Formats: sequence, C-alpha cells, structure tokens
Amino acid sequence: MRIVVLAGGIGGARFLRGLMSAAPDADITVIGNTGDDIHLFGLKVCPDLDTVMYTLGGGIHEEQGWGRADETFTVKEELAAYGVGPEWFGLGDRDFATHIVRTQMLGAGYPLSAVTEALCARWQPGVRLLPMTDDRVETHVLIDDPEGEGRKAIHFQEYWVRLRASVPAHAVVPVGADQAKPAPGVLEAIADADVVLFPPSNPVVSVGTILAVPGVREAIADAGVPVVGLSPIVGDAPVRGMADKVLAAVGVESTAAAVAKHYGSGLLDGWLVDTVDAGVVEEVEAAGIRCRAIPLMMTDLKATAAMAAEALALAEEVRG
Ligand code: FO1
Repeated sequence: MRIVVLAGGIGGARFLRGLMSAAPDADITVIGNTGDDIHLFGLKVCPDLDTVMYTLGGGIHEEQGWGRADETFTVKEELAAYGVGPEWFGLGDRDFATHIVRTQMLGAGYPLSAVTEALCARWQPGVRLLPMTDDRVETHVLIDDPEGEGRKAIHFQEYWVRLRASVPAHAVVPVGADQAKPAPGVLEAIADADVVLFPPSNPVVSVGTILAVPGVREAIADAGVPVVGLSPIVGDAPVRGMADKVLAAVGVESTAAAVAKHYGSGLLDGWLVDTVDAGVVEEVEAAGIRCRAIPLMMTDLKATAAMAAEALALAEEVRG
C-alpha cells in the first residue's frame, strides 16, 4: 500500500512511528512542512524535516520531541559570548552539523529535496521524506507591535519559541507559498497514493502550509483516493503546541469538528476525533465527512499504532 502523509513536526513524526508499526510493509511518502524553516547564523534550519528525520532515524531527543539526543550546546554558548544571537532558539552542537551540511549543499546548488535525501541517507528513516517545496517559504505571524500602536509580522519560530504563543495571532502568512512549486516527487506521490493521511499536526501552520503550495491541495482532492485526518484538538484544546492561537487567527474555532469543517468535505473523506469528542461525530458526518471517535492520545507506540490502524480502517471504509 502506498501512503502519503502530510507532516508537521513532533505530532507528525510521532504519528509516523505508529503508522510504520501498524503498516510495516507500506510504502510511505512524507510531505514535510518547510514553512517553519529559519535562517540562523547563516545556516538553513528545517525544524519539521529534521524532527521527522531524527525521530524515525533514532536520533531525536525523546522527551523534548525536537533536536538531538545527548546534545551539548558549546557552539551556542560560544556564539553568545560574542554577543551573537538569537539565544532563544536552542541549536545544539550535533544539530548544528546537520544545518552546516544542508547549507553547504544548498550553496553548491543542490535543491532542498536532494539535500534532504542526502541527509536521510545517514538516518534511514524508513520513509521517503520530501520537502513540500524546494522554494523558500517562511510562515510569519502578525501580532500587535509591543513597541507601538500598529502590528508587526514576526517569524513563526519567534512567535512560538521566543513568545511561546503568549500574544494573539491576528494573521498567519506563509510568505512565498503562492509562488512556490511542489518539490519533485510531491505531486507524483499524491497521484500514485492509495491513501492520504493528515496526522494530528497543526492544521494551520503545518498541514495548512503544505496545502498552501499551489497544486498540492488540488492534487489531493483530485487523486480519487481516501483522505483521512486525525484531530489535533482533543476536548477543545490542542494536544500540544499552539493550534488554538493560530486557528483563531484564521477564524476557526478550536474544536475537533471545526477543524474537520475547515479542511472541508472537498478535501477530507474521513476524520478521527477523540472519544471525549464523540458528541461531534454527527456534526462532522452532517458536513459530509465520515467520522469515528477513538482514543487519540499518542502516549506510546502501541496507542499511536492503534490510531494509525484506525485511520487506515476508516480509509478502507470510505473507499467502499
Ligand atoms: N522548540 C522550542 O520550543 N525551543 C527551541 O529552542 C527549539 C529549537 C529547535 C532547534 C531545532 C529544531 O529542529 C527544532 C527546534 N524547536 C524548538 C522545535 C520547533 O521550533 C517547533 O516545535 C516546530 O517548528 C513546530 O513544528
């Protein structure tokens, strides 16, 4: 079975682990969000691609969910001693090596898709990991300017990591997305897929950014295969992250039903909500999306594999 998964960072990576356990023989292509990418210290950092690569390749810091295990921060401390920041973004020494290799290859003219393939040759994640695009896309968040009357746009990482999403987001803009082209292999993987899955990743800044690359949403809607998603909202709050803040910015309520309707029946065939949200199943089905309530907490591999198996079962059900 050929499965395409649209993945953000931690939630996407953990879901993929469960999917690989539930469907060990599947041929999985992951289309990774690159809107979180940031240039720091002259280096190109791709947090979501790296989180997937390290998680599936066995190099992730398990408790944190991002960055490398057994990490040290000597380079960061030395940069700080020169007064060179930002200090709010935790790049470790091992992680730095990934960004140096990536930046060197990009500088030599390789596209991000080729660089990602080269990095994965070391990590052997067991999936084909594709960036959504080789073009530069950077998600910016519009906030009230703390130093003035107006508003200002800041990088998504600054909103999330430095400000911890503590102020309202008025708009979320994937800068560059409208001009971006899907990376080589993205549209082909979607056209060849037997099923497309949306993990419980952020519907705005993760899955939403991938869908904002022209051609991707259309390819999924036209593929004629089941598209099944898992709600990142459980009991009216995100399981992790800042989905509630960025959903508000796009005028969507922070509920499992509202997120399903935000994707819409033109895109989504099936939607899994947590058992605490069983009350919304009817509402989602009334919107033309087949819906089931199952436990959606990725507490361990077994629980996550069960979620993935339910997503595949729902896909078969809607396939009819
Ligand atoms: N998240 C944090 O909360 N604090 C950090 O200092 C931080 C550093 C970091 C470095 C490399 C990397 O690949 C990811 C990193 N993340 C950090 C995670 C990241 O900011 C976000 O969780 C994702 O971009 C959202 O998907």
